Amino acid sequence: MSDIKYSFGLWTVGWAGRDPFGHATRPDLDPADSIRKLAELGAWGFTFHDNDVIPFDADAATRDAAIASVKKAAEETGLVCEMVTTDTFMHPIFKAGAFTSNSREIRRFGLRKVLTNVDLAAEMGATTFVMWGGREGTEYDNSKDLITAHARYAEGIDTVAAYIKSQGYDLKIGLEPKPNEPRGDIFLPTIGHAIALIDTLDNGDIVGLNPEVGHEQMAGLNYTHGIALALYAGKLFHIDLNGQHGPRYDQDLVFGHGDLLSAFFTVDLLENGAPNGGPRYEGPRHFDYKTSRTEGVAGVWESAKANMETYDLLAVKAKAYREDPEVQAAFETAGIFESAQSTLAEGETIEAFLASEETYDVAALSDRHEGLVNLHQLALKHLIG
Ligand code: ASC
Ligand code: MN
Ligand code: MN
Ligand code: MN
Repeated sequence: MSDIKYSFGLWTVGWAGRDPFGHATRPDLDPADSIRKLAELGAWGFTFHDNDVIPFDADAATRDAAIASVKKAAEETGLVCEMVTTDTFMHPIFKAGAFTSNSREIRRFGLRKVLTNVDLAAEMGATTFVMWGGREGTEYDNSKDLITAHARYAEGIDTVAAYIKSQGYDLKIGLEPKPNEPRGDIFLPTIGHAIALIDTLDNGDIVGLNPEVGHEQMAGLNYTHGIALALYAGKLFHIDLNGQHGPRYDQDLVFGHGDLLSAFFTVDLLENGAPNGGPRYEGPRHFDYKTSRTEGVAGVWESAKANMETYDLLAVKAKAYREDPEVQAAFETAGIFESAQSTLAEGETIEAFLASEETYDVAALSDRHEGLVNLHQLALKHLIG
């Protein structure tokens, strides 16, 4: 294994295979055992929802024992708890939303659950607090006042951010977009939607994104483009890596087991940065996948390993691709380095620009070819060659 910092959600390896059409195909795993096994496989960190570890109805003693068990496994193995998230989707109370429920009481209940979990995240030493609002949405467009619902969502997120600041916690919030499933339409369906809402917050400086590969691809979108926008906006706080075959149900496949070319360019951006530099993602390479329910317990650990192995392989190939002089020459031919020059010169005013006698050879510029197929074939050769 490389020295890349890989982490896993305890719910990923812990998924027993229950889906809307079938019973569990594997036994439930003990979270502490999963931490030990992940450490053995070479992972660096782990993450969890409160209810992956603590039953929803737990009394204080049960809660303390559950947390102690996970802490003990973390201390013994050195695995880092880097992120904690709240389950505001499983229990029937959240069936019509937590922060965006029409019921004020349910919203207050949900807020209390999330804030309690912020304390736990800080206690566990996590630096990211993810919020995936799986039930924040509708099946029917008249079931909520859609503007008010967004206001309540923003209020909820802002309150959590304000609480983090007031407690002095070293925590940032990562919102996780998803277009649908379990709701017909989920609010904040894409990276772009989430960035727009963050812009309206009072405490948006500590609110960013936790984009998941499959969630963007479910919306027919390009994950690598999405994380590039989030990096540009200074909002890529965390990532959920997995695999997906285009717009269909959320597959949560092993990373690279969906759109492999897209995974290659994602790894290239994460590991090598953009060709002209710019903000880099410094956080853990976090997997949010599910072991296919066709697999037994052995398959759980094979698939966990496969995520890291695939990422490692792609990282090596992406490095060779970037260092290939032919690729660099093809970047030059494509104009990728020229794209780093600002369109207006430094200090050039719009008036001076408009007044300049500059002419353009439209015919010649129209006949400019960037050699993009050649460049892409070079990438493909590095990937599968
Ligand atoms: C999360 C997250 C998801 C969902 C899903 C729950 O916290 O990142 O994608 O919950 O894994 O099954
Ligand atoms: Mn998913
Ligand atoms: Mn996720
Ligand atoms: Mn998920």
